[in-house]
Amino acid sequence: MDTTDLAQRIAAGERRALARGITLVESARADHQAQGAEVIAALPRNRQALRIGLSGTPGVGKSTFIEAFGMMLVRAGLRVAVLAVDPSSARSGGSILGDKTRMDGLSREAAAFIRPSPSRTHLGGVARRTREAVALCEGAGFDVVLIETVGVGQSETVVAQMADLFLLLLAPAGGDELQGVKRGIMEMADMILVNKADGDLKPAATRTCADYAGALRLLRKREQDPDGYPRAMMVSAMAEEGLETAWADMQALVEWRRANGFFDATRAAQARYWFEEEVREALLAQLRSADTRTAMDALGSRVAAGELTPAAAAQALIAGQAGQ
Ligand SMILES: Nc1nc2c(ncn2[C@@H]2O[C@H](COP(=O)(O)OP(=O)(O)OP(=O)(O)O)[C@@H](O)[C@H]2O)c(=O)[nH]1
Ligand SMILES: [Mg+2]
Repeated sequence: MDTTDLAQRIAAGERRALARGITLVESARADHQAQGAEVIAALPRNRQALRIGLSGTPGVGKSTFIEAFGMMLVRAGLRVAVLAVDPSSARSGGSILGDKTRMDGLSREAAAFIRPSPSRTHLGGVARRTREAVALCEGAGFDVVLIETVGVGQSETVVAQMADLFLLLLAPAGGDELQGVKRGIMEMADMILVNKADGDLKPAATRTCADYAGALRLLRKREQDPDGYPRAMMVSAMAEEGLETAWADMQALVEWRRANGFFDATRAAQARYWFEEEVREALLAQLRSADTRTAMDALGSRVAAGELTPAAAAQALIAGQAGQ
């Protein structure tokens, strides 16, 4: 495996090389992961894509949106990569098949790259692999990297923490209820896009959009937002309406953040966050090691027998770890 050669081919924009690189970072094998890290290290560092996170519940229209939005970007001369984060095995075979047909145009574009999510893995592993896949796409010279996630809980945070922009896609609601969107998710959103604003659904979309615009105004003002953001707007991925406006608003937001230092500051804070996450993960992995389990069992028995307090035993275990 010549990692320098692979890195050069990725940097030259070869999609098959990029797919190969992502397969390396996604592999469960330590040697593959090490090779993947070597490839990333050998990529040009001066390339930066706009990273856009996109979240929404199943059926809201994420795939349809990515197809239409992605095609619009490609027509504008941009190179677009699509990655997916799917921590659960929630996605059925049917959805994957659905994706193939819903992203049919984009998947045939030379300027686009679509990578479906690897399945059945825990979130920690997914986060690292997705970050590395993003790095590979940036090194391959993509202008925009779309990171999609099904809104099923923690995965939104993972995506928001690696994106420059975080979009929440919603469907028109029946009544005036906010669709059970958790406050924490709302707080992460830079833009809420109410999809399916077409045909019979248009009036409901208009109401839903107004509800969310109101809800966004009630949130605490974030320093990384200019006036008018975060904002809610209507789109129709199917009718390809509102996409140009959404893109213009995204670009305006990014330009403002760049001009005011928030773009780089956010990336720096994200890098720090992921470093700390990696430390936490590594320490937890150490706790699961056989030696530590043995020590924990022994100390646990002494705690159970009343010979040691829980706190003293924990101190003893951690001191022992540190000494190793
Ligand atoms: N009317 C209307 N229907 C849409 C629109 N966008 C998507 N749909 C329909 O909504 C359904 C779900 O669309 P998808 O794009 O597969 O949704 P998704 O969010 O990717 O779903 P999962 O992959 O299962 O999470 C499909 O039947 C689409 O045709 C839209 O703008 N308007
Ligand atoms: Mg989909």
